[in-house]
Amino acid sequence: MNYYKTALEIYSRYGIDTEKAIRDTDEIPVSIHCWQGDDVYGFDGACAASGGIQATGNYPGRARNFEELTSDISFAFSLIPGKKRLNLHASYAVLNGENADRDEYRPEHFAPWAEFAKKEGIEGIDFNPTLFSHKNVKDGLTLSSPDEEIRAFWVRHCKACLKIAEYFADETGSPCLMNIWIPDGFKDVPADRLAPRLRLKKSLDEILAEPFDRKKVTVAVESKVFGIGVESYTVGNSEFYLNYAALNGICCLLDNGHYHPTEYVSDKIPSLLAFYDKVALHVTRGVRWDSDHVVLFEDELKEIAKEIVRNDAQKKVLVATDYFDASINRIAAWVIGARSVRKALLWAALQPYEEMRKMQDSARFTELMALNEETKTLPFGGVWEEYLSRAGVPAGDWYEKVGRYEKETLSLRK
Ligand code: RNT
Ligand code: ZN
Repeated sequence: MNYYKTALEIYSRYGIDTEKAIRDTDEIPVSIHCWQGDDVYGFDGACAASGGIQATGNYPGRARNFEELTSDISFAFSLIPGKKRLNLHASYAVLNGENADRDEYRPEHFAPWAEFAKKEGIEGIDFNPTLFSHKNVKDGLTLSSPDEEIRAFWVRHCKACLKIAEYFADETGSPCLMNIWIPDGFKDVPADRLAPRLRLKKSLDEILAEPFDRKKVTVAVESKVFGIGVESYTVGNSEFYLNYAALNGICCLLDNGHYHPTEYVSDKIPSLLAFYDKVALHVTRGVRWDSDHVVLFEDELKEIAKEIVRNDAQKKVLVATDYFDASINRIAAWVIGARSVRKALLWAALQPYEEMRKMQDSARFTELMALNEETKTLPFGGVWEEYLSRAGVPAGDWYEKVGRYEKETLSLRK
């Protein structure tokens, strides 16, 4: 039995070209977050994440340093198909004992990462200033702090990160997305909702006043609805950043764990595409709250992928993963999540959009519903397996390799 040949034949009855779908899907870059490997500890203070985010679980084998983390990333990447980028946080600076605080970070502290990316053939590096898990998060605030020294420290940190982002772009020859997320907010009803936002606005203005090459660095701001311990008020909410980004020529980052549970990022993507050249994404799976569960091949992920593919926005939507599950094998978590994203992109490339659009525009909604349902049982697995084999990564039996790596490598980390 040739499963792929059968699938190709059946899809072609719907006017869908599986060969083109495989080719196009492989080319879409997915930026994979480094922080799944160590529960967002980082190297510079090596402490559990704070600021409303939390990795839960205590599975053995957490990477504790550059060597362990890069070894894990390299292994995980060998099981993930398609074009990959690496998404780094500033807290992963390789300081080699130097006593530099985050506002003093320089490109050389990240040179080992640039070398690693080049050696691994990774397309590019994306970067995130780290404004959490640090002593200068004062009363839960960073860029919106009323304490001028604190606010200035974090502005300096973000400016330092712009230089590092530019360095990554130079080293890899690929533009770097620098995404700013801050944990700032209040647990309970604030007395003033405006002043912290005006301070955040001023901080962002100061950061963007730093000269940098906008062709090399794309700056994004990531909004959030609430975090653990900061349930009542978030300084950087969606309205704040949408307006700030639009007025200042930067980009918004939508994390699908950062909205009310009945809001969908898939629906927000086309709204932003109507106004912005670029839209950045953090793909996660919010269960009850922004709990950062491993991304799975579920309906909303497919819907997100459809908005990218059918709007021909493969170069406009910058896709990254963002979750941290410490309760299962962390490498498997990476592999499952990143493969799910790629799987959804392939699935999205195998839909009869032209026909569906015509149905929508001529109000043939019954037919549209019927066709949409039919596509759900097409032999997708045949195309997915073929894609994996062409991409040179194992199909269903990849977990065996992870099990071996766990036994031979992870279990020695005591
Ligand atoms: C937190 C944001 C943010 C972080 C990473 C570690 O709610 O999603 O993107 O997950 O920066
Ligand atoms: Zn995020």
